[in-house]
Amino acid sequence: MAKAHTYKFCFGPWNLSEGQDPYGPPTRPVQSFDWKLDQLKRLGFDAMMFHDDDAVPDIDHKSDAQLQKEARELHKKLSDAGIVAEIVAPRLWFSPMTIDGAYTSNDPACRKYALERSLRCIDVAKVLGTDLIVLWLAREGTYLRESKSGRRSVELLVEAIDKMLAHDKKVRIAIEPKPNEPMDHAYLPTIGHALAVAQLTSDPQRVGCLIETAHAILAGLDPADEIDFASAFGKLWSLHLNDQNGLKFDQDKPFGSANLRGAFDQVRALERNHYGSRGEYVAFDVHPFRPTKIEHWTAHLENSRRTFLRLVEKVRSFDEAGAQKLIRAQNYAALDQMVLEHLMGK
Ligand code: XUL
Ligand code: MN
Repeated sequence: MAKAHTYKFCFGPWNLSEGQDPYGPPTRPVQSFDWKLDQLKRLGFDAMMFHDDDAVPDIDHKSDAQLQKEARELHKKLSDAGIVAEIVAPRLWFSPMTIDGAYTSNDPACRKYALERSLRCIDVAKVLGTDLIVLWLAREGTYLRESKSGRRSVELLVEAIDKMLAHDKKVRIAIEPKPNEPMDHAYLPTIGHALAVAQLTSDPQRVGCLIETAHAILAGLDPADEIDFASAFGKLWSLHLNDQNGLKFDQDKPFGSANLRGAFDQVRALERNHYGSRGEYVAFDVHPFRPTKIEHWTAHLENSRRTFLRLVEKVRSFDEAGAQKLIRAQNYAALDQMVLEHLMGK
């Protein structure tokens, strides 16, 4: 099995959310960014992930000079706290200009906005000291099939990514696929789609992906297979571990909370691909349960990391030789039970 290395952990300010959902308001008081950074530091996490407007609030109404100033101030705050910025992601789903998509909007003025916003996101990332931009293509899809052309949308996505690659020769783009929500159908629903589009860009070496457990499950796939697939291309550059109970709204449950065996298989795939040994971070895109009290506000993050680390031990102590013997004999009933006994502990 993989040579043991130490994992580095990350989360975003949105993972200390206040409990709002489409049907109800916050259930905990809104907290400042500084409070969230203090929690991250107190918990001993290594890095924070950002949307462009987590880093520079109200970014659309700020001048370039103001953007540079605020990003520099944030970079200093993070450095003083000993925290790294892992990625920056343009929030391309909130503005009135992205109602019907961003890069694939049917309105050219909206497409122009999306691109300019993405280039400014790259400028923010540069100041924060990261070369990695995450694209969760939230509204790049359709509410109804006849409203857009899938072929044209692929061309528009490639065009937008090419402009981002040209804006900064060092930047890398990690596409975070998700098959639905908020759209009916998204154009890049899986890692296979993301990596295929990467090949159409002007510099495929700089376009990779981010896998989120819940998104893979929503696509009806096993996240462990997605991890192996992306890793076979050397393209797994970031990771959002969480969990998801079947085909419903995106749940962002604590890692391992719905399917412990599935979580074990994901950690096993990460270990065999040496994920993290090239500087990649393990990020938890998890949310507190809505009734969570203030004093338990960070528990979902601590629990996800604890489960992850316990599963690393389980992977490293798994009887691989015994498993291989059963695989050779095609005794899958025994292999199945061996995995369960190992997870339950003797
Ligand atoms: C949405 C999602 C986002 C991205 C970052 O489902 O996972 O939080 O991870 O934009
Ligand atoms: Mn995510």
